[in-house]
Amino acid sequence: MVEISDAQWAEFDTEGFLRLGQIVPDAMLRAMQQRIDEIMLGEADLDYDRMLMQLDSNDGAYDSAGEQTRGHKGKTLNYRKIQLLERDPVFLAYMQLPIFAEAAGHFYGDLPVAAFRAMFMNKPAGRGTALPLHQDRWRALDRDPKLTIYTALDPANEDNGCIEIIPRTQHQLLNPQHPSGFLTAAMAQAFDDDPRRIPLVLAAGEVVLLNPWTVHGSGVNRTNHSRRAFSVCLMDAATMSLRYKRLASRSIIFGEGAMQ
Ligand SMILES: O=C(O)CCC(=O)C(=O)O
Repeated sequence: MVEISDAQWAEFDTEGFLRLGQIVPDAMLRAMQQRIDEIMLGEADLDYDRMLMQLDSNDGAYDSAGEQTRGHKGKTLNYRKIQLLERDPVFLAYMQLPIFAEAAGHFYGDLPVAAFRAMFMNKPAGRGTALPLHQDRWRALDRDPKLTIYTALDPANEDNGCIEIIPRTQHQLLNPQHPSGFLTAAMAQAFDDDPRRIPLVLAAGEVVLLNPWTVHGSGVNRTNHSRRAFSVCLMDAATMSLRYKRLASRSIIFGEGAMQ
């Protein structure tokens, strides 16, 4: 069954993003919310030594967030980022929903598709780390992922540090020198009053497809509730890491060799 229409894909191409609506089944949303808290609290039956985990900063500044390294870093809900979530069965099952298979097929046809930086992004209650404007782009990859699937696990708004995006910026790489697509301070400032800039106010369970090059960033959380989200790039499984001279991800999500 086709769930994403040609008109929706045309909107994605024009705007650089597409709201799919609140499509996450309730039970699955609850399972992901519960699971990510268990992971942070060190209670999940997972090989933590294979997970990339980063604690939130204490002062909200991007440069003072903890190091992102493998392994659990303490029983706390104050994690900023957790990567390689395709290794968790709850998140893997979510990524493999038929609607995402359809979205992957739109870009990659029958080619095997891998997950890249399947990550939890958190703005813990009353804190969080500001994320400067950037494009999701990694110089170390030999080709760019074409799709990011962004899922709100909690309601997201301007008070709790929802992502802000600048639609229609996906056609040009703004700072190709940066290893992971961050804009210079001057470039970011130029978007301060850009009339296209919008906060992505989302309900829990709402999904947005993003062109990875669409400029985006996020603020801090001034509320008493966490703002949790899950974000994953889907890419051609043949994508190579130029740095490590091997496949960038062995986590095949769709197609031959897909994880189960
Ligand atoms: O959730 C956020 O605050 C930012 C997420 C992000 O930059 C991404 O998904 O690419």
